[in-house]
Amino acid sequence: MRLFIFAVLSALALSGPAFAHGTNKGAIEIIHPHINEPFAGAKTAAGYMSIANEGAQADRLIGVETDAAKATSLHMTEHGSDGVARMKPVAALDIPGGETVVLEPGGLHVMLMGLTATLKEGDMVPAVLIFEHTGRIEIEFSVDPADGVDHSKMHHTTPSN
Ligand SMILES: [Cu+2]
Repeated sequence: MRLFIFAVLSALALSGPAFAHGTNKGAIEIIHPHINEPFAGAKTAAGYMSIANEGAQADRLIGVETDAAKATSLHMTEHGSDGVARMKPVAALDIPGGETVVLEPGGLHVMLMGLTATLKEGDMVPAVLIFEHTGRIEIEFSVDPADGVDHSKMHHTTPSN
């Protein structure tokens, strides 16, 4: 019983908007898709999640749709020899069979460009992930506490920057 209580308390400590949630379709599981609350007035935000492929067949994430932004793109953050982190677009994201691909700060992320609404901690942001084989998977990004990073001020190698 004590162990059970400890587990519940641990879950509570992690709960609120950051509480893990996820979606399954076919062999693909989307774990805790989230956006850290952007700065007030920010035009961009980054979405993170883990994508697990429990099947044998490889799949690819080829697009993301959401009404919360005018456009989305998959980005990879790279650290140059000058120590500056830059992001470059990735056309598609391979999800090998039996593997989990993690989108996290400092690495892969979904870039939401031209936010159409103010995203506040606790909001749920509907989106659709489009996979080559599994097709469309409806998810909701939870808006988690701000992480202190103004993503819109990061360097992008996209033409608009
Ligand atoms: Cu980016």
